[in-house]
Amino acid sequence: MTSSNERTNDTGIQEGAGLSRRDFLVRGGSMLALLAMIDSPLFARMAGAADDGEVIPFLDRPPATPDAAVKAYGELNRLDWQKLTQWITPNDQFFTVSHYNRPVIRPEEYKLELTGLVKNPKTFTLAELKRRPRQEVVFTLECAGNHGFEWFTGGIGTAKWAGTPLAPLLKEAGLKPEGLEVIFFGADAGDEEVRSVKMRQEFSRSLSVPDALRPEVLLCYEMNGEPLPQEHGFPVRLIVPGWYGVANVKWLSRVDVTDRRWAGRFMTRDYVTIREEVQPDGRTVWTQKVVGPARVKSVTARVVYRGGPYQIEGAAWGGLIDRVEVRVDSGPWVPATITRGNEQYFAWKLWSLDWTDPAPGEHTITSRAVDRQGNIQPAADDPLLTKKHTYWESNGQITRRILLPFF
Ligand SMILES: Nc1nc2c(c(=O)[nH]1)N[C@H]1C(S)=C(S)[C@@H](COP(=O)(O)O)O[C@H]1N2
Ligand SMILES: [Mo]
Repeated sequence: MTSSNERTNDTGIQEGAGLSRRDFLVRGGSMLALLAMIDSPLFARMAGAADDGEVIPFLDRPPATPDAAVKAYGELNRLDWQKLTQWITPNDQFFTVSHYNRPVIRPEEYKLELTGLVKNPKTFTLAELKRRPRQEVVFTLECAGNHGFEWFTGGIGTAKWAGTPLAPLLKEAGLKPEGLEVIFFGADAGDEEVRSVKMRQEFSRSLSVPDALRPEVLLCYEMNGEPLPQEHGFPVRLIVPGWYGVANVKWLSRVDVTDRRWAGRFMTRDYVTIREEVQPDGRTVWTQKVVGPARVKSVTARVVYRGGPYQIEGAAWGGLIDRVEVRVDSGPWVPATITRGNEQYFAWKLWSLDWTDPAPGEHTITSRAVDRQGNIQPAADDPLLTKKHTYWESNGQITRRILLPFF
């Protein structure tokens, strides 16, 4: 996403099938009017039929993506939370974010260079990478900008990624002891200007040597059992399980070991979280930190009616999740049940909670995830968020609004 900290100038007008709050206030003034509306074909269209029940639509549907954002990042293909029924996101529904061009690379021409502070610099073909040991990981990849804007709420998906682990390849090449960072370059590039120097620069991100050597980091060539789709980095991308999307460099062309810190755009200008932080002695300091590992987060995805109680369903991710709690209106936090993915460290957990005999009318639903270290997903008014001045890492609690019908 872009480099400034502006927020959307939200008009409050809802897009798509959902009706806005104002529609309800205007049209739902009397019980009769509301009943008439619920009976209408419009309401039938709003209440999307689920595979196994009826989804009650939220009032807070995200607005359409501004054209400028589609132009800047490509067809973003967002996750529609109300359709979240599968633990794995199909490839054709997986969101994409690309900051430069989307290179088309012929597999037989593909080369991955390993350069810099290694005893034996090397070039790998795709076939050579595929002959190496294969490893899989189910990992939820979320753009660090997700929920940073009203219109950007579906920049997340979960896939089974397969490839070969990076660490053995680095070790075989003979990492030199002075190596401090590993820089990953994509084949996509753009024109950048820094301190009036104009240059052509590939997409790039770096990891510290210890982070790059973590056993789960993959040179990935497969997504959900298919060759990596072109827009997701064909033929090879980096997969860094547990990190925000930006670390997962697509169209990977070069891996360079260096003794200096890399200061490219996506390390030092974009994907930098700026906060005012209160120190233990009470002083406030401004911090600028590179976006890295994912933070604890959850979302209420949908409310389903299957006869009997309503079910509130959602997902939680960002570290090892201990539990998810849900609050309706200003009631108590009630623990939800994890229904899927609990055994997987890097994948989201799906959760569900029965909502028995709620009153018809409007309600709010808020969820919060807690990780095994006791980190709680922060409330929207937590200083961690209110004193955060760039939109990345927006992991605050999300409140959904819903109107339950009178039947
Ligand atoms: N080469 C390259 N890799 C990239 C990017 C990019 O623009 N170029 N975007 C990053 C960002 S910001 C995100 S959120 C993820 C998105 O991955 P996806 O498009 O496969 O969902 O890719 C990351 N890897
Ligand atoms: Mo991103």
